[in-house]
Amino acid sequence: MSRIIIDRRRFLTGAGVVASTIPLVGCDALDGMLSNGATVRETMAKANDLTYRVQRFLIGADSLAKEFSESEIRQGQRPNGSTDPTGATYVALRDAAFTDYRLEIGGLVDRPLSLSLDELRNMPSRTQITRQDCVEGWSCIAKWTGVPLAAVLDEARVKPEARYVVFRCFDTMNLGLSREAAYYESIDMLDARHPQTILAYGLNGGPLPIANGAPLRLRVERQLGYKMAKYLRSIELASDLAAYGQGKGGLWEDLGYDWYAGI
Ligand SMILES: Nc1nc2c(c(=O)[nH]1)N[C@H]1C(S)=C(S)[C@@H](COP(=O)(O)O)O[C@H]1N2
Ligand SMILES: [Mo]
Repeated sequence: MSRIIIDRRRFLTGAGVVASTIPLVGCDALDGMLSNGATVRETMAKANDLTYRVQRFLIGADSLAKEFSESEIRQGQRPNGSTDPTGATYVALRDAAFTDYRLEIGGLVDRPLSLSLDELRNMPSRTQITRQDCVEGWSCIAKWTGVPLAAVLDEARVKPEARYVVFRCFDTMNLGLSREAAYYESIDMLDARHPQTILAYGLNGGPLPIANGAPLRLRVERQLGYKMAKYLRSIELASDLAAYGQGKGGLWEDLGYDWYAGI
């Protein structure tokens, strides 16, 4: 598997694909990026689409992200982005220790679900030690425990026309000029059904802390940190992404980031 990954990287470098430099653009550079106008973003979008297709072709649907041993966990998971949502709904759930929490699963499914944390914890579980890479240039190894997203999707009976899983979060981001937008993300069905894609409720052997997305957050281990939506409110199965946010598949994507953040 590692040989294929090296080949893939060599291929991407050799082809001079613009997208291979994009992860170096940090969250801090966002304002600069937005003022660069549409051309940069269109080039990025095209390069991103190429990277997505090349990676799907070369690494296949089920190749696993590297997993680590306990001894490689050197510190707690470094919290980033939202660390303590202040919305009234979230605060009420948090103050009741998430006993009233329900994850809603809807959209293109035959059986919409509303699952409590206990119900999620009673489903099959998976624990994995993986490394999270943030576009800001740091990485962190941690142990995540949760229910495979595939198991939840099977319970909900996904309709064949569904192509994406959209994750809505409790927290919002301030976009300036008093504009607020809810954090959201999306992945395709291949990543959704990947064995390491889990809805995590545990971190490093304990419950998931609030700073890291309690009560439930996504892990999608073959992509960058911003894909791993924290503070999950609901999951929707959709055939396209136009109806969500600005239509680019995620809050950061709406601001210019790649939709497919493969690493
Ligand atoms: N809901 C929500 N999810 C989010 C974010 C956020 O601000 N809100 N930040 C993202 C980013 S940029 C990263 S690197 C990771 C950080 O996860 P951590 O706090 O557990 O390290 O969560 C991602 N998911
Ligand atoms: Mo990030």
